[in-house]
Amino acid sequence: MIQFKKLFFLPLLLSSFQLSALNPPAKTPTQNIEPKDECTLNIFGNDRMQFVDANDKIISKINVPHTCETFILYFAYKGKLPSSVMGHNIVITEEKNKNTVTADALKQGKKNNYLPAEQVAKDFVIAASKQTLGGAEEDQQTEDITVDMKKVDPTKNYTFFCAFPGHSLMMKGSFLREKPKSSPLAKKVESKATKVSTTKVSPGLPTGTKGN
Ligand SMILES: [Cu+2]
Repeated sequence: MIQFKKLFFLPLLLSSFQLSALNPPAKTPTQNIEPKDECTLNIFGNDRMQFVDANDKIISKINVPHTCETFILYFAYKGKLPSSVMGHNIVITEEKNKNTVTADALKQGKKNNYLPAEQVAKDFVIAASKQTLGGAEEDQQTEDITVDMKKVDPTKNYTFFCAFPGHSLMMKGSFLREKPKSSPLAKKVESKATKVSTTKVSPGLPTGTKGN
């Protein structure tokens, strides 16, 4: 009887195993989530060597509002190719340092995820992936990259790119911290304030007298 029971449960066990194999736990939890706020961005690397958004539109610039203290890139692989063939990562540097960083990433090779060495990163990198993502089962497929915006000077030119060999020519764009949009408004307020102070001068006081 015990034997029979075991046999009876075996197909059930098998089918639940098969089901879980067909529907593996979601590896890309951030993929379909709308950005929480203006200080985040969903960005994907695809099989065609592109950075795209959720609608497959190419992302060629990232403008971060000046109010963001940190900016989070929810990065995910959108495709099937393995990281060894079409791996993607994200590195953010000043534009002028891009070549130095890509050269070092290439030198670091596959075993270091085609990412720059620690010292090079310390000197030149604002923020970077810790992994190279891929689309194969064994690959890491998502990563959150947090950018400390204090490191980003609004007057300088930055770039984001993929440091996988040969990818930085196509997978790149500008990264900038927006300047506060206050200048025209500040001028208006200023001129208004001047007017107000002019009209507020007490008529009784002689010009130039302000009291003590
Ligand atoms: Cu890439």
